[in-house]
Amino acid sequence: MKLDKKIYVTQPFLPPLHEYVSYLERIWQSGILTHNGPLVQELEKKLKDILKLRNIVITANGTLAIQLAIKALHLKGEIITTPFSFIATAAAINWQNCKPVFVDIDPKSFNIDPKKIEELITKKTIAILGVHTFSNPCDIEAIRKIAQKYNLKVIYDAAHGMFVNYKDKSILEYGDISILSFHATKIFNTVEGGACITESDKIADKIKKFRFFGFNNDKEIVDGGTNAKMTEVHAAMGLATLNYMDDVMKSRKKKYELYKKVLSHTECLAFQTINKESYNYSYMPILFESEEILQAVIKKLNKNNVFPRRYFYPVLNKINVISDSNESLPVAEDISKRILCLPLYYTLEDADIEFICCLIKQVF
Ligand code: T4K
Repeated sequence: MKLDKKIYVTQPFLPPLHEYVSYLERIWQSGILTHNGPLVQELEKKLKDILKLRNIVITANGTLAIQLAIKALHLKGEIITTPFSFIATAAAINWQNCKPVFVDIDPKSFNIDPKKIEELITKKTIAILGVHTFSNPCDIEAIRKIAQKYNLKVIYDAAHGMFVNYKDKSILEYGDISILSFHATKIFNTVEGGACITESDKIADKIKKFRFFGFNNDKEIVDGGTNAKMTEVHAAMGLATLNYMDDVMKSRKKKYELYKKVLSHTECLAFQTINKESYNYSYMPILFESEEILQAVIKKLNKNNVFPRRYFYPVLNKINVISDSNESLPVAEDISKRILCLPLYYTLEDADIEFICCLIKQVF
């Protein structure tokens, strides 16, 4: 039986409309629409308190947050990063005139494999940029050791990592700078949005200037900058959404576990290895035994109005506008061909999950 509704890989969480409108009323009263207005400042303060961060600088999106992070650390040269990510990770490196050098990933965590980093380090290497893939923390200790040994900076693309704790503190506190995305498809959304997180007050101050054309508080241009500001309308969405996050997180975890329970005895299928204490259940990745099976599953689901996504395919090292290297990264290339992210979002019903699992099982 085909569903009469369409089920996409995700659906943004929307707060009650009247709560969003109450924030909009404040914008109508103040007349301030952008330029680090009161709602952006309020959202920054709330996130700083909730996540227990020293500094968080909100930006227009996660891609610009990566670019600002690279600029704030004055990086010029090669940045070792993952081939298994969204295009934005590598594109941001290129936009800052640095070169992404791709290192293969670990087949269980889907994050960069620290054992393979050292062999890629050259005189031009300046940083490591890890992605906490689907919110699964990178091997932070191993990466820190390598960075210290070779005097490299560390940036974490934590676009998926909102609300994840690692060893008693926010995952965002690790590395020189971490970045977040608050895109509509993310667990916490401001429609479009992102942030840079750093323990260094000096770096945070720099990023604040960079996001606002290089102006200081007196509107003097003191540095090269860009426009990476979040607007008040976007911050309003974040503020209205924030109150619901506990409920959203609990509900997603339950749905993830339901998928896992129903699918766990299915042959030809595997899951990302996760640590339940350090995961936010923002994605539902599953790994099939072969690309043929994956294609058959997609076909079956699409026919039944279900639209999962191939996050992340293809690998970034095979995208010619990103990389001209012919190097092969066997683990990432293999996983990228076999991985599928199933629908997972707050309003997804248990019956929908049962239905999706049933369709998948029919393929085997
Ligand atoms: N680093 C990493 C590791 C990332 O994954 C991302 C972004 C970034 C950096 C950059 O952050 P941002 O600059 O985007 O803040 C989506 C998102 O556009 C992207 O933010 C995200 N990662 C990536 C993993 O996924 P698409 O092209 O798959 O999204 P789209 O628009 O097809 O949406 C997927 C489904 O969600 C749709 O089929 C329907 C539903 N949807 C989507 C939108 C936008 C809605 O129901 N409502 C909506 O408004 O890239």
